[in-house]
Amino acid sequence: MDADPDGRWKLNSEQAVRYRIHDTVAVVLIDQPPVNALGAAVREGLIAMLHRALADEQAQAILIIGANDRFVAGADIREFGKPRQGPAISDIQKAMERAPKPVICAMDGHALGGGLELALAAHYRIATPRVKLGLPEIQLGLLPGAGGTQRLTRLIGPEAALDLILTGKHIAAPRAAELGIIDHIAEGDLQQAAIAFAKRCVAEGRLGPILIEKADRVIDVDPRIISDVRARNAKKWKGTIAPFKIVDCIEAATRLSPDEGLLFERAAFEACSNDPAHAAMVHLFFAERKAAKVNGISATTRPRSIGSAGIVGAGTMGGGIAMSLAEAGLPVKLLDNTQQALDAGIARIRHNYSLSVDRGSMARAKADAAIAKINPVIGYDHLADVDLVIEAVFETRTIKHDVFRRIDAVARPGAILATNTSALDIDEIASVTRRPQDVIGLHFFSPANVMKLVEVVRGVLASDETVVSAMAFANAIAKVPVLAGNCEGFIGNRILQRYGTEADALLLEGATPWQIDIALKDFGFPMGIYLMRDLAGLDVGWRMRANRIAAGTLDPAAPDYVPLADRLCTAGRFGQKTGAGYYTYAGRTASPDPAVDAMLDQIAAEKNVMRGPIEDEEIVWRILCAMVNEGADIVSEEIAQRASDIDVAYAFGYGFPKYRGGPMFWAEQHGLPAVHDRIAAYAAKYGPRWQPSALLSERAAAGKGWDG
Ligand code: 3H9
Repeated sequence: MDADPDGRWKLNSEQAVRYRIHDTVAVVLIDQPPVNALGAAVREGLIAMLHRALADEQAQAILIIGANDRFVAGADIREFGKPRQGPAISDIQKAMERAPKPVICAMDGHALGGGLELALAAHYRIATPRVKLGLPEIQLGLLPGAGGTQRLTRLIGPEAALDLILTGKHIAAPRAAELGIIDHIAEGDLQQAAIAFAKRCVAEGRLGPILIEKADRVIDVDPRIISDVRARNAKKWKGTIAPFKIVDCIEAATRLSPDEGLLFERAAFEACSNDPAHAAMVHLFFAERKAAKVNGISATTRPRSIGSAGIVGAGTMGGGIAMSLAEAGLPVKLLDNTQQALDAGIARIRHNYSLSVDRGSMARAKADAAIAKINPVIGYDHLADVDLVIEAVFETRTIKHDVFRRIDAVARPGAILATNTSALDIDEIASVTRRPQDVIGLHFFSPANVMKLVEVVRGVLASDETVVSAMAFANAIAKVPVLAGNCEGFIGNRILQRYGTEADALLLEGATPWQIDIALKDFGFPMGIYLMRDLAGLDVGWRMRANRIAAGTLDPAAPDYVPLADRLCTAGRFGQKTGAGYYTYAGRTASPDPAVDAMLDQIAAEKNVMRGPIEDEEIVWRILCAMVNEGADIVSEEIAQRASDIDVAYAFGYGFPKYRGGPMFWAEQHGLPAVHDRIAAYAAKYGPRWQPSALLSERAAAGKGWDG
């Protein structure tokens, strides 16, 4: 067999790793699309070709290089959790380190995880200027388990190793050379440069250092380097054991022999592999990539090229979106009606960048380059030549419609017209233009320059090309796109609305905002729903509910309706900005307020509800089940393409802890039948809002997961 069902992954080790003699150098080429991951076929091929090169009298040096302009993206993540087949990466590394001929790894594209660890067992590493190196295992709930914690610490010292491995960041060639990870940066053809390098090694009789035996960077290490990192981060590292184990391993490199250190790392890696956080994070890795794919659209539909953009509205949202685009290198015209609004918008952008630079999270040069990409303009004519226009004005139907008519009047044919609406009907917006096929929702999340999620909202008339272009565009600006259908709240806010109702019901029954927020925080959310509402401000929702009540679409007399937020607003408590909302505030510090509890007692009395103690476990289950049930409806109504898209939306836009994999994954982990039974029991107790989703009932009865 040559390929997997997708037709891409070669299973034949002779094809996955090829051998050729070039002058006096054995070139071992890893060719396993798409990313040259170190799956069984590659590992087998590498061992075989290394032995061949060692036995080959013509080969005086060995060069390991990747095909398709990339080195190796790490272990094959699809093999995790399955019994290992073929040799381990450590077997290959031993063969490399012990080789009596110089072994050189030549890296282009990415050298990540097990890929970089493989290279750390070579005698020399050379790379192109564009290579990106890193040990990102932490993002999968793991640690580098092929000697990375030991070899890297011995090469660059514990402080730099902690930084690289705990952040999982990718570093560029100059930084890698500065740290000593790369011995030589090759301009021009990598293979030629690597062969020349290998021949020089042979001519000079250099065999090169074996990193695992290096000791100078790991003796006399100040123990505070390790203890400070532990103390500073212990709280932040909730939910996953990987960061703790990484620190343990790096410490082990400073006190154990090479063999003991490698054994220590192996045990720590095994522990991480068995941590539920690992399975959750691997789920999200694949879910994120799946979310970028649009079902039912031919692969021949190509995205339009987007080389420039205009943003209408220089408010907080418009400014945040402009920052995202500018940071991705796109020239942006930021439009507003008055010079005053533009000046305020640009000042806000400058202020945000200054904060990032002061905090050390962005280099001044990068911030300056982004600001230089943003061109403030007045007048819609300025939008005539851009490829994409994103509207980010007030959430008022008439205003948005007016803005779209104006954009339609000036935008060039083929431009994509996007709305950042979180609440309005995309089809209605599209219908005010003469080109509904080019109109799409691009729902960014606040702060838009930080939050990764973008809901791409597809109206009924949007063309396939527009959808594909919007998804590709979101990817290109380093966001995580999730395709959503057009309904109230789309995916994320619709679920938020549903579980918000449940949280309010819990308040009525006897919980307090504080208790619910702490329970959600303990579950892993960065903040609970009431703190979040207070932060966002309660007045906007109040006005929207008042409109809906006036329009007859919301019944304040319904037994489920809890008018706490309305009463807080009536009392002038609009949240953090007024010093009081669900909580009272001293600056940004929230405290529970007995007055709010008294309001709840009053509402409960009016509704004849007896308030009583509620367990934290009940809070978490009710809120999670509300998310899951609504999520299942969203999938069956085809508002989301698949259950895992909901996990991606919640993990990247709503603070759902990544180490729990998202609400739909959480449900699968508990078993869909168990979740279904809980929901059915809630339905019996609390009534129709808990009607189990038909999809959930069907999948639970079939004893299957969401994907069948
Ligand atoms: C590790 O190494 C453990 C070791 O320490 C210890 C072992 C003992 N495996 O992201 P893309 C697939 S842990 C399998 O869209 P890009 C991906 O699913 C690993 N598959 O491309 C997708 O498939 P599809 C540490 C992988 O150009 C396709 O490749 N390494 C792997 O935007 C294209 O991916 C990492 O965590 C893999 N390792 O970005 C690196 N990687 O088309 C993970 C990718 O069917 N990978 N795929 O959806 C990445 O960060 C990015 O893929 C990369 C390319 C930056 C390389």
